[in-house]
Amino acid sequence: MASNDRVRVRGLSIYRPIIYGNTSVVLTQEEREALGSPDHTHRWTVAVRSAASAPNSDIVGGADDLSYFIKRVTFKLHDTYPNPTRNIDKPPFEVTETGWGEFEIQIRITFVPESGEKAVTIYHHLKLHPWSAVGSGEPEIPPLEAAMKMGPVHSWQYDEIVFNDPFQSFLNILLAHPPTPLPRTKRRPVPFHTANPASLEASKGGVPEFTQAMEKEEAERLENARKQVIAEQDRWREKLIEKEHELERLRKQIGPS
Ligand code: SLL
Repeated sequence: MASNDRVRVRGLSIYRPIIYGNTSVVLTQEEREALGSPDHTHRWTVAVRSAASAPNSDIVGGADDLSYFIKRVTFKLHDTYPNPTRNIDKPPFEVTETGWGEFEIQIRITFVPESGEKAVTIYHHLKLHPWSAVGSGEPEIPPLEAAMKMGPVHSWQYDEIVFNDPFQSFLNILLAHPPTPLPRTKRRPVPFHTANPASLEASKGGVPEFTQAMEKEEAERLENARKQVIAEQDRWREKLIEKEHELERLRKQIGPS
């Protein structure tokens, strides 16, 4: 190891895109009978993967092997599962299970020792039931028959793991493994997210894929929301001034108290 390997490269930030989340399918009657847990209705996979998908792959993300910077992913399942803490020490960093209920999964990502980085913990709400139109009353759970026809449920979150002032040796490792870039534009359905309810339709019809366009669109949605908030503030400020004037007029009408 060169003597400067444990030197931090100050002022430099480097990131790696990841996705985390789950895919879930309804079990057929035969699958349920074969299981020995007749109350289990779904098979699901929770995973941490590269954001880019491999060409023609039927999984979300996962084009790149992330083990050059991730040493272990620990998935902490609901206590109703045997050995709920699942350590995954090699790719794919995922757990496949069957079950009947949704719950919060704690995901702890431990980095390779060369990184000198602390582990990070993220949370994912396991999603089994199909997304329904958001904002139109109570979200409803369709009957299993209907859900089965709707196909697999995908619930994935894009994120970027940022390393600030990385050690030179770790930086070398990262630079030797550039992430596969996301496709610029949509080739497949988009991953649905509640932050963008309008994407529900665009998420239907196959295995979704993250794109660069999604980031641009999110930036635009944020910018539009910012403009809307400013316009609302201006409107309410004017209203307040108007009411203060009215109050003053009325006070004058009453005369000195
Ligand atoms: C619920 N709060 O009530 C959640 C808990 C737990 C789901 C969901 C495993 C079952 C097993 C399973 O599906 N647990 O292996 O017995 O909806």
